[in-house]
Amino acid sequence: MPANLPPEYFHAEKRYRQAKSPEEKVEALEAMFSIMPKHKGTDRLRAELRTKIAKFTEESQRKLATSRKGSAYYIRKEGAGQVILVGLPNAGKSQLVSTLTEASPAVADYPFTTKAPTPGMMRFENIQIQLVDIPPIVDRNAQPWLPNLLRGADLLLIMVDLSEEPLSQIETIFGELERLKIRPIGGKEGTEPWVSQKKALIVGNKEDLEGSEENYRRLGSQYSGEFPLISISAKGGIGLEGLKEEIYRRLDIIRVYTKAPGMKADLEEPIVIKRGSTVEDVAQSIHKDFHAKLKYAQVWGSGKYDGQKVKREHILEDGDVIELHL
Ligand SMILES: Nc1nc2c(ncn2[C@@H]2O[C@H](COP(=O)(O)OP(=O)(O)OP(=O)(O)O)[C@@H](O)[C@H]2O)c(=O)[nH]1
Ligand SMILES: [Mg+2]
Repeated sequence: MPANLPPEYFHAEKRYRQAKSPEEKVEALEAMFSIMPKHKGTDRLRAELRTKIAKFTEESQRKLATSRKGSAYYIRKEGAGQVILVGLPNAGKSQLVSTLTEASPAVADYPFTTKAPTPGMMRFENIQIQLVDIPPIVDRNAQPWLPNLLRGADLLLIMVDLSEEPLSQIETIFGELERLKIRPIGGKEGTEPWVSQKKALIVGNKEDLEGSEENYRRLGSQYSGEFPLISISAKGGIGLEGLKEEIYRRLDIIRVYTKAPGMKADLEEPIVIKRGSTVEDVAQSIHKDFHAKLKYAQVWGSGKYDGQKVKREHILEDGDVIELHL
């Protein structure tokens, strides 16, 4: 246990030990995680917390999925990351999922069209990213299961209708999220207990409509310092390549490729892994035995030269090719 943990940490830990439901455990663990300082000495502890958070999030989702109420509403993560679309009625969330994925949720010009979450897979270069369309955030019928779903997300797309006043939309959305104890953040995680911090990207939609330019400018003047911002038309297919790239970037993942000695790497089959991962992490993700047996690796890309011999602690970069030597 590293020294200098603030008293709030121990309060949260006590809540964790006393928690009865998986939801309460997740809440306390997230508080512990956000309080814990970030440095080498806490790496292991933070990794343990992350694993526990994932475990209890899944447990609570499973619990909901098997209860009658939530039956359709547990969305299993697939692909390189789960991205959930959050917005007011009619913002165009379903339209975007329908344009970017094979899924076809109902799109209509009246509010509260979407009643249940609908996932779809979006292709980005050589990987697949999961998008999840959900009912509007103000839908009270969604309240029993929505917080859990959002807590499991890797990224939130906050979707604003640019043909309407944008700032009040964001305020309403952020207010609703806050009520669900979810705090959208643009960059680094702060240290605030009680809330689950989620990386978010603000998407202005319907850029094809009148007034959108001015509304996007207003959005920018208020939020561009804090959040990444992008303007699109989901229906008109404008700005979608840029959106995909931004989603990929914000997921904080990288792609690495493995190769066997003397062979070429298969660039169609990346291993997707968190940014900041090491050679050791990749070995472990392939097979738990590899991790123990790994002697060294050779790297093409982030090494000083091609084929450089590196240690297991070597931090990988997007596009690296590695050869593991056991
Ligand atoms: N002009 C224009 N209309 C759009 C665009 N995207 C969506 N729409 C329209 O906006 C309306 C609402 O779209 P939906 O995708 O159903 O909106 P939603 O956010 O899923 O709405 P809820 O399910 O009620 O939350 C539909 O009539 C769409 O055709 C766009 O980029 N431009
Ligand atoms: Mg919808």
